[in-house]
Amino acid sequence: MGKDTWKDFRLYVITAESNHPGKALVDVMEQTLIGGADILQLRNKTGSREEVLGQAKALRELTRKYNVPFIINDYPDIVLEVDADGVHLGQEDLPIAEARRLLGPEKIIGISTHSLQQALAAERDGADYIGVGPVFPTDTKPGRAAVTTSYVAEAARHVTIPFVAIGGITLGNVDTVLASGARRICSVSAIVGSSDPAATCRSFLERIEGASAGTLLVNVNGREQLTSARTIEEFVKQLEQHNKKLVVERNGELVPRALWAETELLSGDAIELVHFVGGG
Ligand code: 3NM
Repeated sequence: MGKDTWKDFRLYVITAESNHPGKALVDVMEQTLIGGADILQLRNKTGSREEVLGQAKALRELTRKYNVPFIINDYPDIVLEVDADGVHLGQEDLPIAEARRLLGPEKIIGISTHSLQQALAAERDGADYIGVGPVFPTDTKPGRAAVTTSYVAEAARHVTIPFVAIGGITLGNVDTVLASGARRICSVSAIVGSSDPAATCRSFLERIEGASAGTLLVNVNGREQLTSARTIEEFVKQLEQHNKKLVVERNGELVPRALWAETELLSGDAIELVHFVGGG
């Protein structure tokens, strides 16, 4: 795997054995890979280190076969032992700097975040990606308040490293999450607990791809509007406003005309279009 190609992931799947009683962990995870999951995390909060190590070895072998990055929740020592691609940390786990010291510069370090402040701190501390969630309440991480899609929209605007929306995401609500600006989705119980994890993954990927190719939801002069434009310039052209004298602000900042073509639009952006008249 090239150094940065893992960043192109769209569908992140995490193990949750209690969601598939009677089905073997490796079989279920293989189904998700067959369905197109493109990053996989081992998360086992209750098993012994011995058990986690055994599962890590099996999933390392599986993910190699499918050429998909393999992340382990906690256990940087097991990451090294099985040569996983990286570690996923919680806010209360070891600090990013300590994980980096243990794992070296090449391993991927991800961290769960529950607010923009935590996201920006993670970015500053050298995380490679962050989780943004739980977007909706979820039994997979009980007792944590939902951050709602408003944090997803904030992350889409302000976070520069890859972020993955997580928590209570199903095929029934994923479109709202995508419309808020997420382009990477993590779903656990809805996938590993489904009767056909491969088919469920395919459906998630169709929705994610549809959103990437399709429409963004922006707020224009105070009104929500869907657009297929990717830049300010395309957007203004679609409105047939480009020949007019126009001032454009994006999220409260003036965008000079020379930068319209390179200024990308994101879902959740607030655009102000102001016409001006006259001039000398
Ligand atoms: N972390 P499901 S939410 C493991 O917000 C995990 O950090 C979260 O599972 C976070 O898709 C979550 O079944 C559970 O809701 C995700």
